[in-house]
Amino acid sequence: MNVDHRVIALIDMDCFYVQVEQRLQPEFLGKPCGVAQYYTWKGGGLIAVNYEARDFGVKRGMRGEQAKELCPDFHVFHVQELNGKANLTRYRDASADVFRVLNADFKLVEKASIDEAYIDLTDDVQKLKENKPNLTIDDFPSTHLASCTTKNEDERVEAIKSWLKNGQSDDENRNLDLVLGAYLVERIRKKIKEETGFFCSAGIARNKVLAKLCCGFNKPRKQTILSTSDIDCVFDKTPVQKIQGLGGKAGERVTELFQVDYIGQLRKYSLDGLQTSLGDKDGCWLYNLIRGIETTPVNSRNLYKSISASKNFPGKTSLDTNEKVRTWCHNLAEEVFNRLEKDRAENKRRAKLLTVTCTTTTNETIARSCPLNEYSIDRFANDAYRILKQFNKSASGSNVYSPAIINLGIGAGKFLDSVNTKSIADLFSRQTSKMEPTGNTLNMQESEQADEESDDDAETITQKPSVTTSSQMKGDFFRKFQQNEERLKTPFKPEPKPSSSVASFFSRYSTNENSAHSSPDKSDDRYITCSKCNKSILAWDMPEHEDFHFARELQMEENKNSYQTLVVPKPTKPIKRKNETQPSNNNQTLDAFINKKPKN
Ligand code: TTP
Repeated sequence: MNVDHRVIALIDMDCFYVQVEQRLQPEFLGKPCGVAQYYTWKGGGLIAVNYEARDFGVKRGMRGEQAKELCPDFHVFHVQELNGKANLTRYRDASADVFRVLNADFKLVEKASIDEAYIDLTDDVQKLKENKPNLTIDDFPSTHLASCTTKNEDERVEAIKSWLKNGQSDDENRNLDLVLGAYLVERIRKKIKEETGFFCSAGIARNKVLAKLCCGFNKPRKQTILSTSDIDCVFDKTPVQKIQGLGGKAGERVTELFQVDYIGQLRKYSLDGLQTSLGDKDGCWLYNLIRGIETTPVNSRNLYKSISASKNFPGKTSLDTNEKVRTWCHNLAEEVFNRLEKDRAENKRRAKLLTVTCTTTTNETIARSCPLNEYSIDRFANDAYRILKQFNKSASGSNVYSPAIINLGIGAGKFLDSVNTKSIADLFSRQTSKMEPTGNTLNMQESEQADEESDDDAETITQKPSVTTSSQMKGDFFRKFQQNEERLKTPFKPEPKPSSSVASFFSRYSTNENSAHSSPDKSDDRYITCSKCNKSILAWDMPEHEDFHFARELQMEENKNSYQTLVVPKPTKPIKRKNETQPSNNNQTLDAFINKKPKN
C-alpha cells in the first residue's frame, strides 16, 4: 500500500482527568474544575484543568489556591492516594473504557498515551466508499479545516460546505478520503460520548505527525482536517517545536542551525542541505516531513510495554536508611504486583524483566534490571532491595543508606510473547512453582508499543507519557536530543539501556557460571547437568544459573531488536507529491460522490 494514501486520525480526550472526576461527581459538570496531585502546599499542583477554568486563565502547573484566586468557583479534585503515593487506577480504567469503544469499531488502533489513540482509517474509508454514503453538512457537526480559522458556527458551516464542494476541483481528488475519514471520526467520537460520557477532539490527516498537529487546532470537542493541499500554508505558521519529534531541544537545535522559526521555512533547504547538517536519516525524515510525507505506521497495539511505579522523596523525605529503602521497595513492589496481576488477567501476558531505577541526592541516576521469574511482592521487593544495596556507600553494618534516594522506581517489562519465547516460558514453568503453566491456555502477546503505564508521581510528569512514533524514522541527530530530554523530563523512569543492564547482570552470572563448573564432581549428586549448556551446576546454584541463560536470551533478543532499529532503510528518493500515482477509483468527483443517492 502506498502510505501517502493513508487516512490517519488522532483521538485525544479533552481535559481527561477532570472528565474522569466529573463522571464520578456529575454535580461538577459544566463548572470550572481541575485535578491536583496531593493535598500539599497551596492546594496541590494542578495536573489537569478543564476548559471552563482555562477561560479564567487557570493553567496546568498552577497551585489549587492560585486557581481559586483567578476563579473563585474553581473546584479542585485530588488524585487518590495509596501507600502514600498517587493512585491513577481510576484514570487508567476510564482510558480502558475509551479503548474498548475504539477497538470495537476499528482494527488498527494504537494507544499513544493514557488519553490518546491513533487510528489508521484507510481500509475503513475504502469500505465506506463502496457503500457510497449520502453525506451532507449535517454529518460534520464539529469538523474544522486546519487551513481556515472561523469565528462562528455560520462561518464554519460555510467553510466546510465549500470545502466539500471544492473537493471536486482538487486536482488529484485526494480529499475525498479525508472527508470520509472525518465522517468516521465524527461517528466514533459520538459513540465514545454515548458509551463513556467523555468528550474528545481529533485530527484527521495523511500521517500521524499531521494528525497529531491538527488535533490541537480546535480543542475541545472538535475535530480538524489537514488536507495535503493545505500543508504548506499550515506549516508556514507552525513553529518548528510544535511538530511531534521536534519539541524541546531537537527543535531548538533545528531553529538555531537553520535560523528558522516556522517549519515551512525549511522548505527552501535541499535534501543535501538538511542531510549535511542533520545526518542522512534525520535530514531525509525532515525533508519529507515538510512535504507532508511521514511513513510511521499505526501499530495496532494498545497494551503498555511496561508497567512501573515510582515516587519522589524530596528534601527531608529522602530515603536515607536501609529500612526506608526496604519499606518503599515493598510499597512500590506491591503496586507493580497488583497492576501486573490485573494486566495478566486482562491481557494474558506476563512480564519477564524487573527494572529498578533511582536517583540519589548526588544526582546520580541508577537503572538496573534482572529477570522477573515470578509474580510475588516479596520477590520484587527483595530483588529491588538487593540491587539497591550494591549502591549503598555507607559503612557495612550501618543502617544509613548513602547517598540518600530522592526518587525510586520499580518497573516490569519485556512481556512474554507466546510465539517467540517458548523456551523462556519453559524456563518459568520449570523454575517457579508459583507460576501458572504457560501453555496453550495463555495467549501471550508482547506489546511492541513504546508506551509505559506508569504510576509515577503525576507532579513529576512534565509531559504525559506519549509515543514519539516519528522517532522510528529518525537517526542519531534527533534521537540524541530526544533521549536527553526524556532523561530531563522523566528523571524517575529513565529508559535503562536494556542490553547494558542485562549485560551487567549477565556478567555477574557469568562469573557464577565459571566457578560453578570449575571442578564439578559428576558423580556428586549435588550437581545437576544444565540442559541448555550441558555444564554441571550445583543444585542450589541452578536457579541463578538459569537466570544467567535467561539474561543471555534477553540480551540476544535486545541485540536483535537494536539491530532491527538500526537498519531501518533510508528512502532512496524522497517522495514527491506531484509525482504520486492515483488509485484508479479516485477519479470520481467529490460532489458526485456526496450527492449520489444510495441504491434502492
Ligand atoms: P493531556 O492530554 O496533555 O491534557 P488534558 O487531557 O488534561 O487536556 P487537553 O484537553 O488539553 O488534552 O493529558 C492527559 C491527562 O494526563 C491529563 O488530564 C492529566 C495527565 N497529565 C499528568 O498527570 N501530568 C502532565 O504533566 C500532563 C501533561 C498530563
